[in-house]
Amino acid sequence: ANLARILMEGKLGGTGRLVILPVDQGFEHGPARSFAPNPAAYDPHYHFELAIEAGLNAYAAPLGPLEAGAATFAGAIPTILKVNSSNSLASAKDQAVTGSVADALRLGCSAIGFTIYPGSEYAFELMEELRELAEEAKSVGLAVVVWSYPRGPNLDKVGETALDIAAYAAHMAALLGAHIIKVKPPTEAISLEAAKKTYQAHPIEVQDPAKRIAHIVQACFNGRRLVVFSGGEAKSADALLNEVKAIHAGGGNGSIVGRNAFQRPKAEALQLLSNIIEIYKTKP
Ligand code: FBP
Repeated sequence: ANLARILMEGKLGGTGRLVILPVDQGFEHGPARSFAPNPAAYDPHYHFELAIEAGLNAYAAPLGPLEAGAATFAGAIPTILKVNSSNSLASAKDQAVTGSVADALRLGCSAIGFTIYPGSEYAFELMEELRELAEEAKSVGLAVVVWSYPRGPNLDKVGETALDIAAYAAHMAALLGAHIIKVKPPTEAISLEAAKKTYQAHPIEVQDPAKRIAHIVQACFNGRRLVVFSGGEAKSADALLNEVKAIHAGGGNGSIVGRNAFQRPKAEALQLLSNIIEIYKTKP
């Protein structure tokens, strides 16, 4: 029912497509780097309002911002409590558990959100933490959203988004029982030597961004799990909309767009989110 709440909400309600606003960048990157481009975004109420006015499916954030908006926005939009967080002052590719299933229930959330870093020295611990929290969340009817971001000593910047690695990370999130899997849009590189051999034996199209998305969807149980793609650093509207068109054409379930939304002035962000929604409304 909680997953349905997310899927039935907003302008894409009932289409099986999703657009979510994630605002944990203050934690992950710091306040000024996140909010100085649009100072209104220092206020957590701003993000509730942005997500509601844009007709999005859900708003995802750590504990503090959800508590700060709880009284004013109760029931106004499905929320996802991000229950672990990293920060840029630390060098470890790790996340601390910063919220609980009890917090999510108290705040009326529809889901918990959890980041794993496949490839990191801490990946196994993160997966074990996720196992425990996901079991508890599911036992009380909450959905589980997994941010699966490969990084660690064996991965350079190319490797972090290379198609084979992104598909591997997405698949592990599905194996861990995620209902919604969040990855970065994959790039055309195939990064691992073993994967290169496999992909030569079983060729897939890597040049076409939509075909890359289709491969990620395949890795998420052939579309039996929902997969959404993050927006990344702020970029031009055209660049973001082209990514969204590829996600849509490749059968992805939607977008989870933070900086590209809240770092723009509100009117501009609402227009961009409306354009994204229109793309997802059309038949692929
Ligand atoms: P953006 O659309 O701003 O990229 O948000 C997606 C997101 O996953 C955030 O939830 C998170 O804070 C950020 O990206 C993490 O990015 P990275 O780990 O690459 O710094």
